[in-house]
Amino acid sequence: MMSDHRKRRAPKQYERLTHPLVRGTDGVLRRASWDEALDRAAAGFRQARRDHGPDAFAMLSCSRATNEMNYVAQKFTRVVMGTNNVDSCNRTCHAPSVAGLSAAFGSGGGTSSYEEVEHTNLIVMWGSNARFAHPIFFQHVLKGVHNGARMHVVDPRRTSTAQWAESWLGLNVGTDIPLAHAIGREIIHAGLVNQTFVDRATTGFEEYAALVEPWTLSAAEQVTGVPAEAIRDLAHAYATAERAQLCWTLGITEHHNGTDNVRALINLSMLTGHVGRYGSGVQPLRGQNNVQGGGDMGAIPNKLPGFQDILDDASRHKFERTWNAVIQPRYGKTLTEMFESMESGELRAVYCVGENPAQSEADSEQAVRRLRSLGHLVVQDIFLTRTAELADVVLPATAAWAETDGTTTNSERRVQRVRAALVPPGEAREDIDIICALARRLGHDWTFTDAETVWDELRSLSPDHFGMTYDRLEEHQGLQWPCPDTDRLPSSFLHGRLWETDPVRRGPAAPFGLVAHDPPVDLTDEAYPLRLTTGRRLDSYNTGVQSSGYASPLRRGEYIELCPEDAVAYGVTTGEEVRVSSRRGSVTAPVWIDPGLRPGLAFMTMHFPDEVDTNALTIEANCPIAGTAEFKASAVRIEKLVPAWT
Ligand SMILES: Nc1nc2c(c(=O)[nH]1)N[C@H]1C(S)=C(S)[C@@H](COP(=O)(O)OP(=O)(O)OC[C@H]3O[C@@H](n4cnc5c(=O)[nH]c(N)nc54)[C@H](O)[C@@H]3O)O[C@H]1N2
Ligand SMILES: Nc1nc2c(c(=O)[nH]1)N[C@H]1C(S)=C(S)[C@@H](COP(=O)(O)OP(=O)(O)OC[C@H]3O[C@@H](n4cnc5c(=O)[nH]c(N)nc54)[C@H](O)[C@@H]3O)O[C@H]1N2
Ligand SMILES: [Mo]
Repeated sequence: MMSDHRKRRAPKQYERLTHPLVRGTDGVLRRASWDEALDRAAAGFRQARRDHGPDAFAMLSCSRATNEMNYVAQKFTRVVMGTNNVDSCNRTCHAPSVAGLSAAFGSGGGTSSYEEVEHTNLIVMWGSNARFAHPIFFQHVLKGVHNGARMHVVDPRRTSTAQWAESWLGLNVGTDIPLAHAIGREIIHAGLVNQTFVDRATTGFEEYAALVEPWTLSAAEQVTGVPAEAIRDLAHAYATAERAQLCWTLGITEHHNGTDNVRALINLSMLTGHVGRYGSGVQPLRGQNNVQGGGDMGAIPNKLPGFQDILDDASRHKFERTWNAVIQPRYGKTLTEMFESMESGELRAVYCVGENPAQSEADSEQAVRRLRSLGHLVVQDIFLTRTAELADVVLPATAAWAETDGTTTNSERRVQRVRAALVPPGEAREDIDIICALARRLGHDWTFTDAETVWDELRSLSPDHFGMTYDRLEEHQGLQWPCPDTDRLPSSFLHGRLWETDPVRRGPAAPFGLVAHDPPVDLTDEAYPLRLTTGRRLDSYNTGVQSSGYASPLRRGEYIELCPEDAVAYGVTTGEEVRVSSRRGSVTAPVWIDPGLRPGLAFMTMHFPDEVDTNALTIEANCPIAGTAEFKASAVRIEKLVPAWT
């Protein structure tokens, strides 16, 4: 039975791009020379800028590619096209983490190093399935557990990660703020606040205490579905641990109030002083291999490389002098805003490098319609993706992970070298090389002889990276930012300053986030009674472009997962095809029964959009601060399919 389903749903295999393509007058993509393709790509960008101004252009930059590539991509956007409209997949995942951490501590990076979870006493994995999504980090977690650390998991599903934990708090989707506030209240009422830290390094404690006061254990149990004792136990364990690590991922951020969720968790670290010391900290585990680096390199609409704000005159002028260009003193559009301004015609030309938004954006039908409405779409990828199929020009790139030199930066802010080890196929060219060829056609005499030349330009402009020469990265097998000096090693954790007694050295205090519960936008009701949450499995990667091309005995295609009770209630069994519908769209998928789910909760992945387009169901409602969509909470119904022969 199982093997039949696997056969029927064998995932689409993507073809590696080996030569450029352009859309012919007949509307079909055809093979072209590099010169023809680059001329066409550049002409469309030039025309958009001439007819509609620089802000009619936007760049989607690749979080799979190197830091150097991201540096050049944002420089192209700002210098050649004259706009700050550059963004990446960070918007779909951890933009709320960056916003929340910046608001609390003044910098958007995770505060600790991976190895610290090996030397801590308590690890909370909150909305994170690291066993599947961050297996390398999870090895460090398991070492920590082996060394005696207690692990607790907060997730609506009893995930693979939860199976290793001492306790699992199975909360209702979108109720993280009530849970966090109840933990905070319990810590306050039990007299477990780290008062020295709170007095010295934070502001707004009184307001916070008043805000969480209504969230008694029983009030929180009602809303979250987590038993009061389990909430109390976690509060006591976290507050009394000598060292504690609080890690979160998309279960927290992919909500219409993702930044508020992040603030609610950070509050707990401030209340207990579990930040700014070795072994204690807060960690958003980032998504794509270089999404941290992409943001650090300025491939985001509000920051220049090295996290220097566009609105800061001194920073902007420094870049203007080096780049010999004028940088607009205003923020560009986020990825979310870019999509919103496509249909109105405000955005005309998009250069999409290593992203597949036709399948990864929430409400995919709407996203495809918006991409189609563009006057000029250039896609640069290693595969002919669904997004590339919509493009006017398709440019074949080398794969950063094996065919390109450079550096990438992981979630613990560690910059590491990557090297070209394979010969790229056909006529594929390096991303940087292609961007420079376009810049030259648009009147800028750009050549970077190698990745190190790009890196050295970045170092000269970003104090946080200045101390990381290629030689030092080699010698130390990677270094973490901030690394301002070439002769000293950086600290492994951030914000140690908060513990300083001298107020000058301590710097700005961290404000408590005064955030309120706000349930998911897509409400369940009689017509759509199931809460659908979406996420990942170990065996596949994002939209499947890079992971569908090899056979895996682990992979079992797309299913809608239900708990045994719901399967009985709907009269469905594993393997049976059902129609799944939301207020936006509808798909058919086979059922999988997972005892790790709770009644009323369904789960799907985003890995097989060609077979089952999960994002036809999801809602585009997004966080007003960070722009991240509520991928984790849609309302759906399922219907049995009547077999054709009846
Ligand atoms: N194997 C594999 N690894 C990957 C990826 C991949 O596609 N495949 N993708 C990479 C990327 S881009 C990213 S961003 C990361 C993502 O890594 P994760 O965020 O860990 O992955 P997800 O499965 O999307 O979501 C994590 C968990 O959030 C839970 N969740 C859902 N709703 C809620 C809620 O309301 N509250 C709480 N507390 N939890 C909730 C889900 O049940 C799920 O277990 O993984 C990266 N690593
Ligand atoms: N339903 C649902 N949807 C989601 C999510 C969810 O949890 N649920 N999560 C969201 C998240 S966190 C993310 S990050 C997005 C992911 O969204 P995307 O980034 O759009 O999806 P990927 O499949 O990772 O696409 C990466 C692309 O980069 C290309 N690529 C890889 N290496 C290189 C390179 O070196 N150079 C170039 N030029 N191209 C390269 C690949 O071929 C692929 O086409 O999806 C989001 N969508
Ligand atoms: Mo992501």
